[in-house]
Amino acid sequence: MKILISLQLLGLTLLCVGIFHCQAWPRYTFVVEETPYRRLCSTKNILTVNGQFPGPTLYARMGDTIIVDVYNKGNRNITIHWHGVKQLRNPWSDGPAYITQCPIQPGGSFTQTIMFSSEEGTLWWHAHSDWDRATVHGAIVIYPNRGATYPFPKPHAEFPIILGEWWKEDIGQLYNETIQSGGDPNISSAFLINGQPGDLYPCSKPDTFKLMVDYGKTYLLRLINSAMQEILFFSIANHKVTVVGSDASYTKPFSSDYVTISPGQTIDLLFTADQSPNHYYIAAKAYVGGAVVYDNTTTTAMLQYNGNYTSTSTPSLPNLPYYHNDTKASVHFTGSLRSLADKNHPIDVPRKITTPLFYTLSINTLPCLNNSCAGPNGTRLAASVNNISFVNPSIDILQAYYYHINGVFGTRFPNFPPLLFNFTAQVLPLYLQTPKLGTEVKILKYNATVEIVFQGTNLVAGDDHPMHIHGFSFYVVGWGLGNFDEDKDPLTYNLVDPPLLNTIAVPVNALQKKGSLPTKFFRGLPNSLSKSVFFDEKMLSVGNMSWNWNLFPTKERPSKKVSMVVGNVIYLAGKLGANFINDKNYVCRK
Ligand SMILES: *[C@@H]1O[C@H](CO)[C@@H](O)[C@H](O)[C@H]1NC(C)=O
Ligand SMILES: *[C@@H]1O[C@H](CO)[C@@H](O)[C@H](O)[C@H]1NC(C)=O
Ligand SMILES: *[C@@H]1O[C@H](CO)[C@@H](O)[C@H](O)[C@H]1NC(C)=O
Ligand SMILES: *[C@@H]1O[C@H](CO)[C@@H](O)[C@H](O)[C@H]1NC(C)=O
Ligand SMILES: *[C@@H]1O[C@H](CO)[C@@H](O)[C@H](O)[C@H]1NC(C)=O
Ligand SMILES: *[C@@H]1O[C@H](CO)[C@@H](O)[C@H](O)[C@H]1NC(C)=O
Ligand SMILES: *[C@@H]1O[C@H](CO)[C@@H](O)[C@H](O)[C@H]1NC(C)=O
Ligand SMILES: *[C@@H]1O[C@H](CO)[C@@H](O)[C@H](O)[C@H]1NC(C)=O
Ligand SMILES: *[C@@H]1O[C@H](CO)[C@@H](O)[C@H](O)[C@H]1NC(C)=O
Ligand SMILES: *[C@@H]1O[C@H](CO)[C@@H](O)[C@H](O)[C@H]1NC(C)=O
Ligand SMILES: *[C@@H]1O[C@H](CO)[C@@H](O)[C@H](O)[C@H]1NC(C)=O
Ligand SMILES: *[C@@H]1O[C@H](CO)[C@@H](O)[C@H](O)[C@H]1NC(C)=O
Ligand SMILES: [Cu+2]
Repeated sequence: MKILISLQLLGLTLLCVGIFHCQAWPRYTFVVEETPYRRLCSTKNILTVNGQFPGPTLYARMGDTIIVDVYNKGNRNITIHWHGVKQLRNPWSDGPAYITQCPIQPGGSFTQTIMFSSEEGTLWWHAHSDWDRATVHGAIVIYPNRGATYPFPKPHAEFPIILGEWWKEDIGQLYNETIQSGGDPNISSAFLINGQPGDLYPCSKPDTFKLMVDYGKTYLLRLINSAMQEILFFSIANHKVTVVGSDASYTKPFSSDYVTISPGQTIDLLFTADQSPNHYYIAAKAYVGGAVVYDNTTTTAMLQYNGNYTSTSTPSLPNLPYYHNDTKASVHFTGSLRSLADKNHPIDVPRKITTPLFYTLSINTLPCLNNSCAGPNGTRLAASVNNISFVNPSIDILQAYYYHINGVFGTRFPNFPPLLFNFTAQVLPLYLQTPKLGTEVKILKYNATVEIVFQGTNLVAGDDHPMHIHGFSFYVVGWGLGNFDEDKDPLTYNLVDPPLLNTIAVPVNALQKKGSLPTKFFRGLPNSLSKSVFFDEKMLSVGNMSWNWNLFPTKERPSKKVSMVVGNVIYLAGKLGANFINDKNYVCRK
C-alpha cells in the first residue's frame, strides 16, 4: 500500500479521559477557503478544504478517534459532516447545519471529534450546508485494526475514486437561484473522476485522471459518489470488478461489469490488471429513472498499464448500461449486495421489531404568490416524508433537545402516512400534492429495533430517492417495485445476509411504462440499536436541510428537475453523554 497514514497527519493530540486513559489521537486541520479552479475552459472560485479539490483524505483504523479543526476562511456559513460514521455518544460533531449545530460562520472555527466504532472500509466527509458539498468533500479510509486483515487478498495498491459533479456557474448562486425560483436547479455541466472531467469534455484531456497499474496485480478502488443529484453507473473497459464492500461494511464478493452507486454511497471494489497491456477508459454516467432532462455527459479516467508496449490510439470505452433510465440494471446491481456474514464478520439482523415505521417519499408543490414560481403551474417544488415538509428550526434541533428549549420542534412525526391512497397510481388528485409544513421529530426509545418501509409515491412525478440515515447503518432486507404489501412482502425479506448500508436509493417505478410492475417500495431494517448502550433515547427528525438530493421531475416541464429545496432526510441523533460537547467552539449558541 502506497499511502502512509502518517503523511496525512498534521499533528497529534493527547487526550486524557480520566487519569489512566491517555491516547494520542490523529489531528487534522481543515481550512475552508475559496480557491480558483479551472475546468471546462473557464476558471471560477470554489470552496475547498486546504485548497484541494477533492479535499484531503482522512485515514483511520477501525475504532480510532480523530480530531479535525475546521477553520472557515471562506465567505459563507458552512458545516462539515462525516458521512456514515456512527459517532456513538458524539452527535455534536456530526455536522448537519440546523440539525446538530449552527453553521460555522466566516472567520469562525469548530473542533470536531470523529469517533469510529464498527465502520471499516470507505466513507467520506462533506459540507452539510446549502450546496457546498459540491466542492467541499473528500474520502475517509478506515483500515482494519492492527493485527487484523482485509477479508480478501491484500491488494497491490489502492486508490480513492471520487465521482463528482461540476457546474460552470457558482454553486452559491445556483443554490440561491433555485431557492428563489422554486423550480429546478440547472443541470450540471460535467461529471468528474477525482476532480477531472476527462477526455470527452472540452479543455480537459491533458488533466484526465490516470490510474497506473502493473500487469497481473490486483487493486482496490474506494469508489465514492459525491455527485449532488445523480445515481451513477461506473465501469472499467475490458475489466470486471469484484465488489467487496459498501458504506464501510464488507460484502460477499461479487463480480460485475458495472457498478451502480447512489449519491452518498461508497463501494469498495477489486480489479486485476489482467488484460493486454494498454490503456483503457474508466467511465461514469448518470442513471436517471424519472422523465427529466439530466446531465447526459460521460466522465472518464484512464487505466494505464506500466511497461513497454504500443497502445492503441483510441482506448476502448466500457459498456455502461445503454439507457440512462435502465432501472433494471440499477436495481439489479444494488439488489446483489449481500453482507459478508462470516465468522469474523458476523451480522445480527434483529428479528423482533419494536418500532415499525412506514414512510412515504413524495415530491410536492407549495402555492406561490401570483403563481410566479418556476415549479409546475407556477408553484414552488417541495418534498416530504409522510406528507411533512421540513421547516428549518430557529435553533438547531440537537441543542434545543439537550437544553430542553421548548417550541423549536414538535415530537409528532407520524409513524405512518396520514392518508392511504394508491401511491403508485399514474394519476393522483391534485389536492394530495400540497404537504404540511413542520419541524417534527420522531423520538425513539433507547434500544428500539426499528423497521422502516420507504414507499415512493407518484405525487407530482416519480423518481429515485436516495435515502441516508445519519449516524446509523441499516440492514436492507428487501426492495421492490410497486406498492408495499404488508402481507406478502415481509415473507421475502433477506434476514440471512442483508447488506449493512447507510445510503439506499428507493427506486422509481420506471418499469411501469412497460406495463409490468406498478411502483416502488423499499424496506430498510435499521441496525439494531442495542450496541449504543450509553444512549437512553434516540431522536429522529425528517428534514429538508440535512440530506437533499432527490430528483424532482415535473409533468408540465419535463425538461426540469429540482432537488435542493426539497430533499428529505431521516436523521437520528443520540442523546449524548456530556463528554464531547465542544461548548467553547460552538458557534452561535443561543
Ligand atoms: C450565517 O449563520 C448565522 C448564524 O446562524 C446567521 O445569523 C446568518 O444569517 C447566516 N448567514 C447566511 C448568509 O446565511
Ligand atoms: C445568496 O444569498 C445569500 C442570502 O441572501 C447572500 O448572502 C449571498 O451573497 C448570495 N450568494 C450569492 C453567490 O449570490
Ligand atoms: C441557469 O440557467 C439559466 C438558463 O440557461 C441561466 O439564465 C442562469 O444564469 C443559470 N444559472 C446560473 C446560476 O448560472
Ligand atoms: C444530451 O442532452 C442534450 C440536451 O441537453 C441533447 O442535445 C443531446 O443530444 C443529448 N446527448 C445524448 C448523447 O443523449
Ligand atoms: C520497448 O520495446 C521496443 C520494441 O520491442 C524496443 O525497441 C525498445 O528498446 C523498448 N524500450 C524500452 C525502454 O525498453
Ligand atoms: C428509456 O429511454 C429510452 C431512450 O431514451 C426510451 O426509448 C425508453 O422508452 C425509456 N424507457 C423507459 C422505461 O422510460
Ligand atoms: C401579484 O399580483 C398583483 C395583482 O396583479 C400585483 O399587484 C402584485 O404586485 C403581484 N405580486 C408579486 C409579488 O408579483
Ligand atoms: C397543473 O394544472 C393543470 C390544470 O389545473 C392540472 O391538470 C395539472 O395536473 C397541474 N399539474 C401539476 C403538477 O400540478
Ligand atoms: C428548506 O430549506 C430552504 C433553505 O434553507 C428554506 O429556504 C426553505 O424554506 C425550506 N423549506 C421548507 C419547506 O422549510
Ligand atoms: C394503483 O395504480 C396502478 C397504476 O395505475 C394500478 O396498476 C393498480 O391497479 C392500482 N392499485 C389499486 C389497488 O388500485
Ligand atoms: C398533506 O396534508 C395536506 C394538509 O393537510 C393535505 O391537504 C394533503 O392532501 C395531504 N397529502 C397527503 C398525500 O397526505
Ligand atoms: C436491548 O434489547 C435487547 C433485546 O432486543 C435486550 O436483550 C437488552 O437487554 C436490551 N438492552 C437494554 C440496555 O435495555
Ligand atoms: Cu450522514
